[in-house]
Order: sequence, then structure tokens, then C-alpha cells
Amino acid sequence: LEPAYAFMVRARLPGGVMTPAQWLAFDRIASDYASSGLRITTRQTFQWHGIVKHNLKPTIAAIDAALASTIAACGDVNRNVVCNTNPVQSQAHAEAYAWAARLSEHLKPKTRAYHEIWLDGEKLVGEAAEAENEPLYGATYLPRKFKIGVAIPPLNDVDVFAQDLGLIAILERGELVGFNVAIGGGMGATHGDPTTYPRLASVIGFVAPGDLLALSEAIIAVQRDWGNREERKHARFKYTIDTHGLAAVKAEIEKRAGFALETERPVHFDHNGDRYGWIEGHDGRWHLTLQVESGRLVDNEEARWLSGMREIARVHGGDIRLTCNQNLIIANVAGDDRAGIDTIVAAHGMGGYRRYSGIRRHAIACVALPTCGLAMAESERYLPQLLPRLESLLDSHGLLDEPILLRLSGCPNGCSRPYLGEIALVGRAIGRYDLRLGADFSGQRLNQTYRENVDEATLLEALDALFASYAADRAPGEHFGDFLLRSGVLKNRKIPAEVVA
Ligand code: SRM
Ligand code: SF4
Repeated sequence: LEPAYAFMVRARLPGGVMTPAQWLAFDRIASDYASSGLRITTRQTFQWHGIVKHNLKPTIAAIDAALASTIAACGDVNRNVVCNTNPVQSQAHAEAYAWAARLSEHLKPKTRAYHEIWLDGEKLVGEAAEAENEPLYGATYLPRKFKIGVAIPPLNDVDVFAQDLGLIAILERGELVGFNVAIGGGMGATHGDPTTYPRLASVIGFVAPGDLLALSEAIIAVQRDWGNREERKHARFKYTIDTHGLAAVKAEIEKRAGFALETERPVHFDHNGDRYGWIEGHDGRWHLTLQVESGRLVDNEEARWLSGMREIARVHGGDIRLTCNQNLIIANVAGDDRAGIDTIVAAHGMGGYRRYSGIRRHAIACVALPTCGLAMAESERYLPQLLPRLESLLDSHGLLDEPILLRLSGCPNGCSRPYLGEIALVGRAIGRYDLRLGADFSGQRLNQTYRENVDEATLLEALDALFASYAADRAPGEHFGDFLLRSGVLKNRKIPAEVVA
């Protein structure tokens, strides 16, 4: 008898955009094959957990039939390209999204093995198999995963500085004229190993849209050839850059691309969260952002996400978007159709964001236990326990509505991008976390370890004291993370994101 292996399957969904028909297909996969509904990830796509081995092929076939794929959603290749979901600047979003989709397609592995294995494609043997060619990835692919994100300032919902390649859209009179290019972001680290660390991407210049594909190929080729293939812990692009130096990496990229980058353009980011509720786009269409705790879509007593979204997808004529904060947007709704959507949202308990505290509206947790094999502590399952305790402390200091970025990760790999949380818990062992504090509110400053390997009582006690001083001494409009630096609780360290070659 073979053990009952179960797998996690992840789709590639550039920019997190899908049609209602695709939603219904993904929902069907959840009910037919998965154990715990649909899970929105921090990279704007879906995961399905608990797919037993004999259901892997039908699951992947169903994703393919829905005109999506799982190829390059994992592996040492370019991953799902994330893109700002900006519903307001509709034209800019459309263009940025088109570039995200183009990058995703252009940088996708070209092998036909995927079709052969999963989709009963033609078997490649002999000369046909030998003729298979990966023009960018070659025979050995990349040393490690590679991630690209597109942001449209002032929103940094994709955490553009956490990407290996961050593209910051530059708009002039509403038109996309190009992108500032930031390289070398990454979150993962290993406890107790200072040679591993989170790093914010460094801005190296500006590129016009027409040169973007060539530039991204050149960047990936430099990482392919210069990346560390000896030590996997040091194989991400951020270490390649720090080993060779930013100036040398930039020069090599320009040499391979065949052109020099222009000077980067000034940009300003307001925040990296989502804006909940209805927002009207420039073109008069409406967009409803709903908060989904940890991105987990199931039907339970609090909310019936699967049933509610199924009803919406059956009547909705626009698109549906996932965000990098694990939330969803019912996008491109005609004004007259809003009331119908509101009725379904209310009937299924999906409008909770309206009464949520400031910290709850800005909380993200990675999956962790029970499915993540790398988890050291709880994360997604701990969030609903931790939040009321934090809310009670915040309430006692009159801070319940204060927006504070909270990020939980079950281990230092950092799948919830915890190093960009104003408050972050990074798992050490069951019930024990590093408490990290002091990121800014827009994804441009890393936080710092404040207490190492502590239990809940210790971290709540520490936060209680800090909330008290924040309530008493903050400047008007000052965010919690900024306050901790200004007040001297944390040291003001250099911010790597602003480094320019
Ligand atoms: Fe992640 C590995 C879940 C976004 C850094 N991540 C994993 C695995 C696959 C565990 C494993 O390798 O066995 C997790 C599966 C858990 C499960 O049971 O489902 C996992 N990562 C996730 C997701 C689902 C977290 C979430 O709660 O949403 C996110 C899926 C993204 C997607 O759709 O592609 C997810 N992971 C991230 C991010 C955030 C981002 O990309 O914006 C990061 C930090 C950014 C970065 O890459 O630097 C991230 N995941 C990692 C790492 C550490 C990489 C490193 O450089 O050290 C690992 C471990 C590894 O690769 O060896 C990892
Ligand atoms: Fe798993 Fe660690 Fe990623 Fe959480 S941060 S999903 S525990 S790998």
C-alpha cells in the first residue's frame, strides 16, 4: 500500500486577474479535489491544499482548461508576476497589467515536458527531445527562484522592494512612460545565520516600456550566470548583488541588454495595504475590495466565502482580482450592479472589513501549519487568536482604529513579507516568535528584531508598553513604526531601498 500523499497546487495568475468563469472553475477544483477551500497567496494567486496524488493530474488539467496553468508557479524560474491592482487609475492599471502578463509569458519556461507529463501532450523522444531548448533558462535553470513585481505609485501593495526585480510604473499625464527598475529584493533568512538576511531592492535606473523585455532577460541572465550554485542559502539574486557589488551587476546587465538605463524618476509611495470598500475608477466603473483573513476562502459560521463568491461570479460581468495582501477585488462593476453585489456580500457575511480594527485591516499571515513542511510555529491558525488580544491592548490605549501593519510568518523564510511589518512575528518554535518592529507604512524600510524567541505573554507585555508610549507621545498622523524610530525605541538604521548605483 502506498502512503496517502497529498500535495499543494499553486496556479500562475499574473497580476492576480481572472474572469468570473475562471473563478467558477477554480472554485470547482476546490470542491472536487482540495481539502481546505481556495487560498489566496501573498503573490496574488490561488493555492489548493490536500490534493491527493491521484487527483493531481485532473486538478492540473482543470486549471489548464480554465486557461491558466501551474507552470512556473514554483521552481527555480521566474515566478508569478505580481502587479498593482490599482482600481482608480484604470488605464494605468490596464497597461501595467498588460506588461505583467507579457513578462510572465515571455519569461515562462518553454519546455513541452509539462504538457507531456500533466496534460497528456505528445511524448518527446529521440531528436525531438534533444531539440528541446530553453533559450533563457538553459539546461540548469536558475540558481534559485526569481520574483518580479510591478507597482503603480503611490500604492505599493505588491511590496515592490521585496522583489528580485521591482518595476515602478512612471506615469505622465496618466500615461505609462516607463519603469524605475529596482533589483535584489528578497525576504528569506535563516535563524542564527547572519550571512542570510532580508534585503530591499536597490533602484538602478529607468527603462522605457519597449526595452523592458530585453532588460528583464538580461537581468535574469546575469543571475543565471553569476548566481551562487554551490550554496543554496546564498543563491538568491540579492546575494549575487551583494557579492559582486551593485555597480558591477548593473554594468553587466546594461552590457547584456545592449543599452544603458536612464536616471530613475522621482516617485512617492503612500502605503502598501489595500483600500477596502467601493472605489470608482477614472472610467466610471466600480471596484469592491473585500478583506479575506489570511486569504483563506471557505464557508464557515463567520462568512460563506465560497458560496458568496460563486453567486457573485455567476452574475458579475467584470473581472475579479487577488491582491498581494491576500484580499480580493470584485472589479469593473457598472454603477447599477453595485446594489446586487452588496446584497450577496451582506448575505454571506463577507463585508466584515467595515467593522474591523485598524490592525486587523492590515494583518497578513503565511500558511504555516499544518500544511507547510518548513513551519516552525503557527501563523495562519494563530492570527485569529492573536488579533483579539492585540485589539484589546490597543483599545485600552485608545488605538483601536490606528492602522498598523501586522505580519505573521511561521518561519524566517518570510512568505508574508514579515520584515516589512510595523509589527511582525517570525516563528522560532511552537508558541515562540521573534518580535520585529519598526518597518514603515509603505514597504520602504525593513523592521528590526526587538525581542528574540519569546512567548506570547512576553511579546504582548512588550507591545503593551510600546502602545502606551505611542498613544501618549506620537505626532499627528505618525505611524507606529515611524514613532518607534523617532522616539529612540529602535535605532535609526540606513535604509537600503534608497541605494542608487
Ligand atoms: Fe513562500 C517556501 C508558501 C510567498 C519566501 N512558501 C514556501 C513553501 C512552498 C514551503 C516549502 O518550500 O515547502 C510554502 C507552502 C506552504 C503551504 O503549505 O502552502 C510557501 N509563500 C507561500 C505562500 C502561499 C504564503 C502565503 O501565505 O500566501 C506564498 C505563495 C506565493 C505565490 O503565490 O507564489 C508565498 N514566499 C512568499 C514570499 C512573498 C513574496 O514572494 O512576495 C516570500 C518572500 C519573498 C522572497 O522570496 O524573498 C517567500 N517561501 C519563501 C522561501 C524563502 C526563500 C529564500 O530566499 O530564502 C521559501 C523556502 C525556500 O524557497 O526554500 C518558501
Ligand atoms: Fe511556511 Fe515559513 Fe513560508 Fe510560513 S514563512 S509558509 S512557515 S515557509
